[in-house]
This record gives sequence, structure tokens and C-alpha cells, in this order.
Amino acid sequence: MSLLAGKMGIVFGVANKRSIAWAIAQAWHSAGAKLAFTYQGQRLKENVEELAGAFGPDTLILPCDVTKDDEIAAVFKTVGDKFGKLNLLLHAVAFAPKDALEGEFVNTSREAFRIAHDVSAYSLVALARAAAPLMLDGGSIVAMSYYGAEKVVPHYNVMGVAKASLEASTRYLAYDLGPKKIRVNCISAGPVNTLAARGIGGFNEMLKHYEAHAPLKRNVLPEELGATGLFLVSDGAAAITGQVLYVDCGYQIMGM
Ligand code: 0WE
Repeated sequence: MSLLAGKMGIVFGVANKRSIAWAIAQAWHSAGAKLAFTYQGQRLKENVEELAGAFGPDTLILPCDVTKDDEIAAVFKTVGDKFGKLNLLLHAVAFAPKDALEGEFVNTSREAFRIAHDVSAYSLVALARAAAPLMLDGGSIVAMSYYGAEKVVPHYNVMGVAKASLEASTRYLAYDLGPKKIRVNCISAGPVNTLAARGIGGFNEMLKHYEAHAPLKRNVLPEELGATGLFLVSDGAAAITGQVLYVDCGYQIMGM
């Protein structure tokens, strides 16, 4: 039996084949969901078309800058017209200006703070609000977070503060949307070598650190995040909402 047969989903945040969003989209598609994808900017359009094109002709591929209310409105208008309803939404979008991830947090500019929170946290609220009217038979929203939301990870800086906002937003959205049978959860992933991680100084050392210190003595695999993303939107998670689920080989439980 296909876990997601008859379900419609939308995925924000595929950049290329290594994206966590792509791993979760593949799991949702394999379970029978019909999907829409959005991409940010012409640069990523071709990548998403090439990947998502393999899912067949009824896959929607739409442009969306999540900081633009009109683009969000256009996406959900099209999804409503073409799908008629929505059950699943993945938010795997984050950005902070590069210099804010390099220096000290104390030097974060007002503009870098604003951008990081707009792209990485407020966007979940905007997308949830736009998606809710289409989630007629209930729904499930999943957002991606990281440990830097709850503990200091050097250089993660303003992204950690934005992820803390994303996690708190998840709880408030879960409260508001619960009566509509819409669940909202976060997956807090261990580090994965994606485009978002590329060029981050010391990222390979961070992977080694997790391997050495996580109880499972390894790093999380994208397909494992896919499997957790599938679990969270399935009936197996029907009573789970407002949670942050760590998928990090156990790293988060350690005190030393
Ligand atoms: O959430 C993230 C990264 C998100 C991200 C990445 C970039 C790189 C390019 C947000 N904004 C930008 N801006 C850019 O200009 N992660 C969980 C991956 C990550 O990023 C780190 C990490 C980890 C882990 C940055 C510093 C330290 C650790």
C-alpha cells in the first residue's frame, strides 16, 4: 500500500540532487504523492526542472522567492487550480548573508538579521497561511532546522537565531492550525554536505566531529532524512505536532 496515495504536496528548497528537499521529495513521491516544486531564481530553474521532470508530466514546477508575497500567492493559486487541494508542504529554505556566517555574532548587521529571519523563518508563517485553505482534508507541514537553534555552533551565528524563530513558529503554527487537522513539525538534521553547506569554513571538520561524538558514530544520510520526512507526514505521526525531531545520529543528546 502506498502511504501517500492520493496526497498532493509542495516542496520549497530543492537546489540540486544533494538537497535535503530532494531527498524528502523522492521519499514522498515513491510513497505515491503528486508533487509541486518551487525554485528560487533562474539559476536553479534548470536543476529543478531536470530533477522534478523525472516525476512525470503532472509535476508542477513554479518560481518562488519566499520573501515576495505576490510570488507566494501566485504559487498557491496555481496549486489550487491544478491540484484542487494540498496535503503536504516541505519548507527547506534558509539564507543569511555570507559575511554574517563568518565573523562574530555580535557584529550581525540589522540588514543581515532581517534577511536571515525573513527568508528562513517568516517564510514558514507565510507559506503555512497560504497553504492552509488548500489543506481541506487536513495536512502536514515539515520544516528543516539545525542544532544551532538551541546551542551555540561557532559561525552559525544569525542562522541559529533564525532557526530558533523557525522552531518557535512551528509551535505557534501547530497551535493555530491544529483545529484544521494540519500538523506542523521540524526535522533538525545533523550536518549534510549540500549546496547550503558548501564554502562554509571547517565543514569537513564538522562532519568528522559528528562522526567521532554522535552515539551512532557516523553522519546522517540524505535518504534517512527522506524516510523521516515521510514518517512525519504519514498516519504514523498523526498525533505528532509542534515538535522538533532530531535526525542527527544522536548527537543532540550528548553533554560532552
Ligand atoms: O542551515 C544551514 C546553512 C544555511 C545557510 C547557508 C549559507 C551558505 C551561503 C544559510 N545562508 C547561507 N548563506 C550563504 O551565503 N546549515 C545547517 C548548514 C550549516 O551552515 C553552517 C554550519 C552548518 C552545519 C554555518 C556555520 C557553521 C555551521
